[in-house]
Amino acid sequence: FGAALLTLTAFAQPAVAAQSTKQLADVIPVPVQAKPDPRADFRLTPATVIVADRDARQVADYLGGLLRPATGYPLPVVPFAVSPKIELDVTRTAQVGDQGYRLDVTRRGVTIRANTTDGLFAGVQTLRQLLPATIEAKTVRHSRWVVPGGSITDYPRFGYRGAMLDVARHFFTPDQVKLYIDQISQYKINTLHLHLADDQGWRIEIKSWPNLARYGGSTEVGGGPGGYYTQAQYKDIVAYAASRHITVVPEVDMPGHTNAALASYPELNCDGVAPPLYTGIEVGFSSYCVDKDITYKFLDDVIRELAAITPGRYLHIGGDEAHSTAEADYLKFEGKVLPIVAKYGKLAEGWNEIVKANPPLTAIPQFWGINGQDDATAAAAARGNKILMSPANKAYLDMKYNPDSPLGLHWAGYVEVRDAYDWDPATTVQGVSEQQVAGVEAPLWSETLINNDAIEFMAFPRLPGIAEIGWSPRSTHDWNTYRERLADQAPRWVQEGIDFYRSSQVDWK
Ligand code: TNX
Repeated sequence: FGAALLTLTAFAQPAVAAQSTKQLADVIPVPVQAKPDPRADFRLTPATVIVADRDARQVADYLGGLLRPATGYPLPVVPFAVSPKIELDVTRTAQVGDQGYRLDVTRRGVTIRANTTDGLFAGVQTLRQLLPATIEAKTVRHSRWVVPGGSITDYPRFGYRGAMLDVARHFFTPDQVKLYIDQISQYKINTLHLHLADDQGWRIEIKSWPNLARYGGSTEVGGGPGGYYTQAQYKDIVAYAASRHITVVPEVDMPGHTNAALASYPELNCDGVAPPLYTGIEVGFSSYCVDKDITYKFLDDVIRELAAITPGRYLHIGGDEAHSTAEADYLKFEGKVLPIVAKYGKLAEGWNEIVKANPPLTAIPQFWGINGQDDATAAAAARGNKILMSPANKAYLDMKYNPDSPLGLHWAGYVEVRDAYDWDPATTVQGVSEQQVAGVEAPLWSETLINNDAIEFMAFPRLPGIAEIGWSPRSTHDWNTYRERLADQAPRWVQEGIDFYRSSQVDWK
């Protein structure tokens, strides 16, 4: 009988009006406000067009590129049209700020409005998730492409929502980085921090110091061939990220985590002797020579060249785990480097140790501790620095999920899917409140990661949780509803070829 009923229902379906099985708020990150209207579902057909004026054209082309493979519909982008249409509009839109959007679904079409193209792009990511998971297929599928009716008003809790990829411990090619950019942009991540230099490798061409990349980039953890980005390749990654409305923040770590540079140029060492390249995973053994003038000539060149190829406002200058730099030297060093960043028109970002050096109030310290008490970071917040939250025991995507995880480290503990979701940036560090938080970032260190499967396994499903913490209002935070929305993402990841970790904490679809 059950089977017969099922058949009947399936058979009856084409006769009823288009009805979505998705709920309007069934999206990650969950929207600020969703008002469903079950009589207003919209069905995409071969006649649907995408309407966009000049301002919205880039986002419209991107949307067309997302929807055409699985639907097989032409979905032309046109300047104006009658329904059925998906209309994208950069226009004054109340309530949603410079990153939010308003999305309206009626039987005649979908309209996304925003004050900026960033906001439109965010709205497009919502629309994408409102369609069936098969929309992610790369070849034509026969499906009913229905969007649930109603209206969404949505904007982020924090302006800065980042992901970090460590391309120093293991090198990832531009195509591998672009794939990650596509994956994270679905969850409204708007910043990609690239960790470009560490003990094991220097990954960015610096024309005035060519040995950095050529020699310093020639290996990686485990002794593989490493690699580096030419400046042209780096600019191409930056442009690709921009097309996904993501800003790249490049990091060259200093004064520690610098063996690759020290190995490339003997004169950067206090004793004038270059150490060998390093392929292990220890930290804290290297330091630039704080008392040599050439150190600052070198860093001036590096920062000048990096600033010139980076359109974003921030350069990350590391500053973590400088265990081989005396405290007084550390302060002296940062006192000389922070002004170089400013000289080339950039604002500094640094790991939270940098607060010891009293950086300018425009600098963003990135908290990576595992303890809610950090008086130095709280003092920086009190002075006026906005803090970026990456608590290692919550936001570190390179931590193992549990003792059986085949990849990852566990110095900050095991981080299961629920752990990565169950925290609040406004209470992470005692004395750092909501208004003092710039946002959140999920770092992915690559000591144990060698390819995209490994990246995906660590980032999914934890990254969407951190993205939701960064975007959605605190009042929506709820593990039970989140885990159901997360379960719904699985069929999408299957279509996209994302090799995710099927945590037993979630009843996967
Ligand atoms: C600590 S987090 C580091 C990195 C390692 C990471 C591994 C931070 C600022 N420094 O050098 O890769 O742990 O989890």
